[in-house]
Amino acid sequence: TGFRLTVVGEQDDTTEKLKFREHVIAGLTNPTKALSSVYFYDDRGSELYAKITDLEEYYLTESEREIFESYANDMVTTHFCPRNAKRNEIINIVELGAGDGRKTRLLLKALISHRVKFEYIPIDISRKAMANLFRSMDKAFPKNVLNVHGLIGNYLECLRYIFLQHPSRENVVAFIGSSIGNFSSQQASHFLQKLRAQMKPRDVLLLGTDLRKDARVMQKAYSDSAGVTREFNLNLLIRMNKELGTNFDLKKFEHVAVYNPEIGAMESFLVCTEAHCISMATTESGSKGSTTSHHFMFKQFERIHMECSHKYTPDLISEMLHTAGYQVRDQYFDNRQWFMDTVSVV
Ligand code: AVI
Repeated sequence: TGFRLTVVGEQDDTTEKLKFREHVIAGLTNPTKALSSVYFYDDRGSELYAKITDLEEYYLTESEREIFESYANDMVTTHFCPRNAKRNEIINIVELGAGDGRKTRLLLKALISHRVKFEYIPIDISRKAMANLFRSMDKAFPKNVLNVHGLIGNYLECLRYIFLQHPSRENVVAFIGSSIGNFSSQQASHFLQKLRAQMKPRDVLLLGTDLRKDARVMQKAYSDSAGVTREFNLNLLIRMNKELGTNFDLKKFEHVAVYNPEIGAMESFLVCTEAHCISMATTESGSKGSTTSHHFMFKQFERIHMECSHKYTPDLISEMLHTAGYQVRDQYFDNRQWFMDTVSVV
């Protein structure tokens, strides 16, 4: 009770797989090999990411948790209690990327303690991630306190769906955890603009971004001593072997993460330790008589670019939000000023 789930848009596995295949072929044929980190998040990838957020070296989660711990009440009373909530009408708390809800819980608790009526609407592409979120929310709150409507699908499509369903409700859209950092700055601006175009005047955006800091701190966060981030990156090779019939040998790749000051981002690579050739099956892997038409040559020390995690400054974020048509209302920081949550309105 209180929990429901809707799948938005078409979830066509065959088309998804074809897109993945095309992406991999293009990315590995390119003179500078690159794959997109959007493909990291299969079930195992989401699990490994959850493990990363538990690591002390991965300071992002703890920093943002601290921000919510200190300021969730202030966020609620100053920004999330718009006219509707004061008039006792329900507001939507929409979250892009379900996560495990540990940080969001602090926000929801603050809303409850201020008697704001709301529906919590997490959006995620992974059913497993959503199932885990439901479970953890169910544990964290007493029965019948939370009204949760999970949406499975693409962020912007799900937002369109929800805004159409409740055209008069006011919305708080949370995009936290530095997820926007995995977009290039151009993609980030573009996404913020598209999001704004769907939001109504006075709707609120809560944006969590990681900030620039001593490169050694960032470096440790992206090449942790337990090797979880390494496994997280290598998991994409495993996924390709499983879903696309490639024959990556994980022993021939090493995970490297470096800060690139020119773009202000941590970048991660898989470096090939010896020259070799990778092939990809034409037909479904495992089927008899499959012919191979794609080969990818790897030179020794050649790298596959795997991920960018952009680090911002408060000014860069304000500027980006302003350009995308938002008005910045507040910026919240943790004690070390390593992370920032920005509240802005349309
Ligand atoms: C999901 N995203 C915000 C993480 C990040 O920090 O860029 C993904 C990640 N990559 C390596 N560690 C965590």
